[in-house]
Amino acid sequence: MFLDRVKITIKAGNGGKGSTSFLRNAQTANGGPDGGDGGKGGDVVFKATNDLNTLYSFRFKKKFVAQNGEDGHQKNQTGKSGKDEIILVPTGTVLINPKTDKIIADLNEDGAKFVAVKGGLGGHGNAYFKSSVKQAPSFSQAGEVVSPKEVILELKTIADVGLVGFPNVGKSTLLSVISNANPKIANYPFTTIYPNLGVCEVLGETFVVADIPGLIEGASEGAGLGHYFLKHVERVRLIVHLIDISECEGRVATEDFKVINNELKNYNANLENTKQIVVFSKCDLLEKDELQEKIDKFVKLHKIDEYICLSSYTREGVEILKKKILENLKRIPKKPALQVEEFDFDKKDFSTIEISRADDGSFIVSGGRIENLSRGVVISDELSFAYFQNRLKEMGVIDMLKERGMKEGDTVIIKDITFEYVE
Ligand SMILES: Nc1nc2c(ncn2[C@@H]2O[C@H](COP(=O)(O)OP(=O)(O)OP(=O)(O)O)[C@@H](O)[C@H]2O)c(=O)[nH]1
Ligand SMILES: [Mg+2]
Repeated sequence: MFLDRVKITIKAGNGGKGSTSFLRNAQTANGGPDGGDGGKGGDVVFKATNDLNTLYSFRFKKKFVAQNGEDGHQKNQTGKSGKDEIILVPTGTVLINPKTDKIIADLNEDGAKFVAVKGGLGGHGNAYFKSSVKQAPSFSQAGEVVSPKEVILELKTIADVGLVGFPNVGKSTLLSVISNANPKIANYPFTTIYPNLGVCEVLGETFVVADIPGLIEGASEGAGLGHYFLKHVERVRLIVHLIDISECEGRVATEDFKVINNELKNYNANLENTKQIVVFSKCDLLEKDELQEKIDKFVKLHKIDEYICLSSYTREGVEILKKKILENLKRIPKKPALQVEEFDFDKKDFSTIEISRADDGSFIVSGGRIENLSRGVVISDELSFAYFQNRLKEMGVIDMLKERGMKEGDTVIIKDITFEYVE
């Protein structure tokens, strides 16, 4: 099964907790604090690889979690960092923020990497909090906790050439003839339900061809499998537009060409400006005169000065097409990566401090700067609480609270810490 869009959950590792410890050995009866810092949590990293060509593996596994950082240890030993979670995706995978539907990363090259979420920072050990006035801090800091995030993966095939046309015109057959690919071929429409990729070799050079599932009228608005297919044409440098000139299906070649071009234009990814090679397929089904007549009519109507007559059965035109593709590709630069939204899953505004009142009159303090501070303190004893209050003073929080009317004895809530204000 082919899967080219999937929503997954990713979670970076939490930071390890700082250690509270005091040096004790034969030489030092009352040593200083020596609790080391916690280790950093692992990042969640996406990595593109050419070894994959669908998102199928995400059908069953949808949650990816990086390792947590280890807690700090005594003797100033920092905890080990958590291992990164590296998620392999097929080259061409685009990461989308489900909240805005905007692209946040485009892994358009083999080996490209993107750090989606950074691991939490480790907490400081008590050694860190030692100062001239606080010789023996008996508290340490908790590690930063990272919450899970959702991200959409969407595969937008990367190929040099896209075979485009109505269903059943012979795209897959052509791919099987010019490349190493072995796609399903059958005499009914929509045989191909996902893009097949093949590597074509000509004159010692290679390029990648994608056989795009058949398009129909309204594809750009979702008819048939619509958008689903067109997104795989977005990145090709060259379109090989197949038209069944034999009209053996009862359709009209001149109309088909118009309809498909219209769909490419309506899809609005600059597809109408992508260079096309016009290929008349199934030439073997017509007598020479009839074929010429149809071609003349077509060429005149659509003002086309270049085309190739082809039959995958007799191989007529196949070598000419391969050379023509190569010739064109040499002139057409690779499409640039897609525009991405500057985005950071973990973006916090560390400048904010907000104060609100609970129903019972308690003061609730929140905001980015506070989150960081409150995680920092394990209120385990007077000393750690004093440190906490001091930091609140330094940050101006106490003054802000007073401005809002806080008096001695009022309750203040900061994250999971609730205390009574005492002057
Ligand atoms: N006579 C003749 N028949 C062909 C030729 N190429 C393909 N066919 C036949 O046309 C039918 C459709 O071929 P496919 O290659 O599956 O067509 P497709 O364009 O990939 O179709 P979808 O996947 O449905 O979009 C099959 O029965 C093929 O055998 C050709 O050059 N000559
Ligand atoms: Mg096909």
